[in-house]
Amino acid sequence: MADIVVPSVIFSGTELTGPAIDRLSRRIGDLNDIFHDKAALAAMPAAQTVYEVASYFPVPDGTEAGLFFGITYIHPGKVGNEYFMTKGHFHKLRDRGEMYMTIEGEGMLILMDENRQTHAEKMYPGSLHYINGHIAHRTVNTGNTILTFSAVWPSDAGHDYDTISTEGFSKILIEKDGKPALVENNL
Ligand code: M6P
Ligand code: ZN
Repeated sequence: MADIVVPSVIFSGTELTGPAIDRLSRRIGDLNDIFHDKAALAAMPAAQTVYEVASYFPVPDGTEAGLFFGITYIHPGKVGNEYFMTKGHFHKLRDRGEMYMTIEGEGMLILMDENRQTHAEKMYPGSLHYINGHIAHRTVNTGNTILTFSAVWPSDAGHDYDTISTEGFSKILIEKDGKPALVENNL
C-alpha cells in the first residue's frame, strides 16, 4: 500500500459520496406499521419518500468492534397529525450504543427503554446525542425543511425492527396546536 492514501469516501457536510456508499429510501408504502393514522396513510401516494439513508460500511455487517457511518435525510411532512419519522429500532445486540449529530433542520430523537419508558431530545444543527445500549431510537422531522443527521454505530449492533413494528413506541410525536407534542400511543 502507498504511504499516503486519498480516501474515496467523502462527506461534504451534507452529502456522502464515493464508490462504496449504500443508499436506501423508505417510502410511505414501506412504513405501514409505524404511522398511527391508517386512513391518512392510505390516502397518500405509496411512492412518496419519507426518508433516505446513505451509509458507509467499511467492514462486513456483524464485524466485532468495527464502526459504521450513516447520514439520514428525513423529508418534511406528516401522516395525519404525525410527523414524518424513521422506523426506529433497538439494536439486535442490545448493549450496543450509537452517536447522532444533527447537521441541518429540526427534529426530535425519541428514546424508549426496555420498560417502555419514553422521552425525547430536541435535535437542532450541531446537537449531539449519545444513545445508550438497550434504548430504542427513532428520529422525527418536526420542521418544514429536510432534517439531516449523521450516525455512528458499531458494526455488530444490527437492527431489531420487529419489536417496534409489533409493539410500537409507547409515545408518539404529533402536531398539537401547531407544536410538537409527545403523547401516549393509545393504539
Ligand atoms: C441512522 C442509523 C441507522 C438507521 C437510520 C434510519 O442513520 O441509526 O442505523 O438505519 O438512522 O433509521 P431506521 O433504521 O430506524 O429506519
Ligand atoms: Zn441504531
